[in-house]
Amino acid sequence: DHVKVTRALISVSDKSGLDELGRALADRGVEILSTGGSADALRAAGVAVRDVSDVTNFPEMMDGRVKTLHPNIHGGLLARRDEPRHLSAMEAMGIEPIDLLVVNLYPFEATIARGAGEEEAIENIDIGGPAMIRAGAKNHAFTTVIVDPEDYAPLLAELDAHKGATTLPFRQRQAAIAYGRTAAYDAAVATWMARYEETPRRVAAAGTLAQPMRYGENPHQKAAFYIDGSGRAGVATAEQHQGKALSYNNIADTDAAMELVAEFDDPAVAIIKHANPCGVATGDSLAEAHGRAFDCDRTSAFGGIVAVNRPLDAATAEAIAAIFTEVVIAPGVDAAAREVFAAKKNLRLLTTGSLPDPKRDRRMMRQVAGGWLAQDHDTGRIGAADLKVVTKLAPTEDQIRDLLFAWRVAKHVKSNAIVYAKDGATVGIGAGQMSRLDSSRIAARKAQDMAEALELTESTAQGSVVASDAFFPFADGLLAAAEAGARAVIQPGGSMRDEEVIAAADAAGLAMVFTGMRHFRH
Ligand code: 93A
Repeated sequence: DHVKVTRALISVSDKSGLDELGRALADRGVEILSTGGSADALRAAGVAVRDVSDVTNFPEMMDGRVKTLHPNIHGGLLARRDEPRHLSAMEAMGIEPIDLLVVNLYPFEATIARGAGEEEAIENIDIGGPAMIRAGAKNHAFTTVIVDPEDYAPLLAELDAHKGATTLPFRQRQAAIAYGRTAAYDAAVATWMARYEETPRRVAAAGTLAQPMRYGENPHQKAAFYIDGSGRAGVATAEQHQGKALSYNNIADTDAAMELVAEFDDPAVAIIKHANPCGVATGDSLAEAHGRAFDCDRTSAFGGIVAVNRPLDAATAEAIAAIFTEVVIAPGVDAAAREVFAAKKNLRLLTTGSLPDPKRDRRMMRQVAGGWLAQDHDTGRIGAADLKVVTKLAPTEDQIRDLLFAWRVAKHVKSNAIVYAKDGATVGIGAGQMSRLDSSRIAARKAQDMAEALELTESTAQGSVVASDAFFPFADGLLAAAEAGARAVIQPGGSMRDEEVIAAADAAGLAMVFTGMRHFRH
């Protein structure tokens, strides 16, 4: 299963490591074929190359759209060396075998990530590269395919270990990497093109390995992190300034944190534990917002993940660093804040450059055994004008502001979600319970616990508002909220028992509004 490498085709957009590779192959007596820019770079490095146009007897044309798409190239990549008919076809047509293919593709993902226009994005869809990669990888019984500069050194080691040949296991492994790359590449193109599609009917999913991990959700599970090439601001594209690599759970929670704070225009802070917020607040400054988010549930905030929607300043950094925090993610960080965090070696600090746009549509995917579920991202948003007052009592303007705040937080809390809020800060969050009544009670309990910890005379939920991510099927959950001290309620409405629930709200002296929209999150 050893195949000696005598002829290589090199066609790369990312030219890092190209000179060394070219020289190393030339030193080992390999003949090198190459496309325009790659050939120029290799020659400049003193490596002798043959132009692909010399092999195809066609010039590279149409702005490079057609350079390697030719039987002399694809025949050389696809021919079986143990099949007489393939060998005689090569002989008859003057096709020379290509044993090694080194290709990396036009940078489509990077092009759309920096927000390039339509035309530039289209020009960066590589056609000839993936065609060659797929051809060579199909024929991995004979052809070695390399798609990543990181594999140049292992390739040379392989050649040196086997007298200038590659082994089948090496080629198999590289073929798997090759198809993984073309799949991810086409998925990125498909996702970009899918913006023309109104429904998630055609979704392609594949990613590029960004980070292999020591373990997944639990230590006995292997895991890895992939990026989808969309360039969305967030944990996948963030820059990490300090601390060890993020774990599987860290990444999931950091994502939830960033997506949540991006919902708010005012300075906002979210503290996340196990994918749910244990405190969210807005404020005149980030530092103030952080203090108020922390005061929602100081116990749970320990070891949390903090996201903010403004560049971090020293005062906010001090406030965050005073509490054991695993990860901080922000659109930016100033020098003074960097210095504060530098003293906390274990804290991971990430910056995203900008905030993700909560209104920008995208497809969300979730795996089930044997398949995938795809849906639009929940971009649903409610404004004051969308609210329908259903009780005798109407909410005050301040209450409306808090109702909309609580509603926006509830969208990011696992169902059944109940969120108590006051003055732009959560004061009690009940998440992920199988009964809405239990979520209501837990959120109230949290508010009561905080009041006791702060030695207040009454629950922090006293005089609050409450949001429910879906309708109250019975009056009991609503009454539990009233008992806890909520004075106004926001919920979708639409229950068979709406009448009963509204009557209970009226009897309890609550103001209640319906959104007509639900925010389940499972
Ligand atoms: O425009 S293409 O899709 N048409 C082709 O026939 C073709 N062949 C190779 N792009 C093509 N390539 C790509 O050109 C390779 O995948 C590589 O990314 C790039 C290298 O071009 P150059 O050597 O001129 O820098």
